[in-house]
Amino acid sequence: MQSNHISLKNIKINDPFWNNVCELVRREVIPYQYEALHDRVEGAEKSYCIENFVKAGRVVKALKNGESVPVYPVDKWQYTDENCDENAFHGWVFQDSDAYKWLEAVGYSLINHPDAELEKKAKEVVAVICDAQLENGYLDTLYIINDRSKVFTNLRDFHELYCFGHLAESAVSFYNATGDRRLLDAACRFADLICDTFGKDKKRGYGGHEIAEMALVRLYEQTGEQRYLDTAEFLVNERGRRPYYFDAEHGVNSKGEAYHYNQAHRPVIKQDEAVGHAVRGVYLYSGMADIAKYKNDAEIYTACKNIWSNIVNKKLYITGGIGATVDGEAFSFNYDLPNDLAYSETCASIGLIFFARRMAELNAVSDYGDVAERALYNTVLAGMSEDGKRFFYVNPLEVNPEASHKDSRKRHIKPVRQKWFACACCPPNLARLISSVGEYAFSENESTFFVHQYIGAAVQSRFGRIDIASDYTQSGKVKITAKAPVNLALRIPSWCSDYSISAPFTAKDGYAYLDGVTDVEISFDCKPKLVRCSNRVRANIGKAAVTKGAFVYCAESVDNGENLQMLTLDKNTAFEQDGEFLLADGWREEAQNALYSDFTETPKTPCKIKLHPYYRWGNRGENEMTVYLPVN
Ligand code: FUB
Ligand code: ZN
Repeated sequence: MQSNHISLKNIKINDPFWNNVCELVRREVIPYQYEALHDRVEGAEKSYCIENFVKAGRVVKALKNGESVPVYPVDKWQYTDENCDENAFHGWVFQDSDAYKWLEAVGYSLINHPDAELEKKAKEVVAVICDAQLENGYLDTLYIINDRSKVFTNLRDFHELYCFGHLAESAVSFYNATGDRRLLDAACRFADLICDTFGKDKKRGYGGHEIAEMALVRLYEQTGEQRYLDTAEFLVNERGRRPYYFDAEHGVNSKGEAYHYNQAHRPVIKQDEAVGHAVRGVYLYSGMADIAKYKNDAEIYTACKNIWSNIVNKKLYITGGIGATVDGEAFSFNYDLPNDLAYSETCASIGLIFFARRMAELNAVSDYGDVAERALYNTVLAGMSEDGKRFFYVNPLEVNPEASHKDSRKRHIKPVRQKWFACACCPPNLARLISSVGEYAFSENESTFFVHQYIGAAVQSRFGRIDIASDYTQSGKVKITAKAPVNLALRIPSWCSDYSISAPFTAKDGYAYLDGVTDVEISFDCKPKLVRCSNRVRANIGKAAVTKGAFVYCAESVDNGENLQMLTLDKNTAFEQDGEFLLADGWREEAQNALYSDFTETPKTPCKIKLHPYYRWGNRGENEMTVYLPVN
């Protein structure tokens, strides 16, 4: 059954768990990132983001005045003090997107919590951005500063359509929050240029990093402008068609071999496996789901379902992480889910949540909400520190700090969160997702109100006000109260085999459907349990992970001593809750100093294994961590 998510304006989050997370983003993450974008965080990697917009603004002004403007090369992914002129563009080619993601998060945050000071700062950033737009609507500081004559000549690598996508998403959020049209008008002017440039009888290109597809749909939803939707459909369908656009663009004849990375190896309707760069992938699949919805395209919808099934059955970490390999920040082959080499980028799990929401709105099947929940409560939340000032880009399931420092194959695995990144895609992405988390929880259609995530909130639905009082993350209890009788569809989480709902219901596709109710009490039994992974995944043979409700747990050496690999879980363990920790029964093996010896059972002593929610790991200094433990 199709449904539409509910606008953030109609959702007031009130939840013992999410209030704290959203406040952390509002009070710490957003202000901190504002400083980072302005290069004012001591000891952090430089962003250059706002500096680039200021430089581009000067170029635009000079061009308007008929002054001559220097040209610099556009020939690499990252521009540093060492490799380019000080007046040229600096940072990664997609640096602009960080400001857009920050503004998008600010828009949501202002909807949730008006803040005149923050709005003022954001409006100043908007003014700097708008000043950097060329008269024809083009807006990408790399090309504006370095070489206007080269725009749209390297769609494969240089992210202009990607930056446009983030501009459009931020513009919609910022307009809805403030009523200030400047950024929305700028996004529409750039969108118009893109619609004029790309299409069947025009340039038959598409972006190497997807997002413009879903962003154009977003602009269409906001403005009703049909050609935004049509151009999104073009970008989706043109991808991977022959002759390969990227071949022509780069004067090669690759036969598409290299384009798995960009999901451009074959037309999207012929794709059934998630391949290539994981963030790009899930952004494309989200755009495909949008087209399936608005263009009623059955072939694209089938491709979405096949790709979804491949991800969740063969390429998904228990933490909701995707993109197992650092090699191309990419999906690996089926069942290749190493713990200690995992990439599992924060952005990739965020994109997976985008995809899941769209699929759940196309058809309410609980799988989508289940996976979104795993990603949200584990990988995404792990992406930021408890003080909101440090971030993970990569989210491994096993860490040995010594290996991170000494083994170059594991250099991407950071044992503690970082202040900022030269390539800082994840922190502002996390801020925009968390600030809009309510939009991922509920949806509605003419007959039914859907609860996909049990986040406490007061929701102004088409059926009147609905209150969700949720203690889901602690006791698993939720109470829903509606002002007038309403039909409800409630996701039954796949981790829960024992639940009660206080009113009669029928179950379908993992949702409980209730007719005409005003008060419902739901109780999900969320006792901790051991979970095993398919034995097709080589890394987890003989091991188990511990979960409790939505949360995955892990062991850290700060609680359990070094050499976590010497711990074994008792398969019959009872669990004891100890504050935020779980205590499980197990054993610790005696360390064997001889590298080789005749086989005998290794002596081991019983111990309590202390487990911490995965999303909270790494907040107490460098330390070993593992999600999976041997089980006996
Ligand atoms: O290319 C833009 C962003 O940078 C990607 O989404 C991330 O994976 C990082 O590579
Ligand atoms: Zn990222």
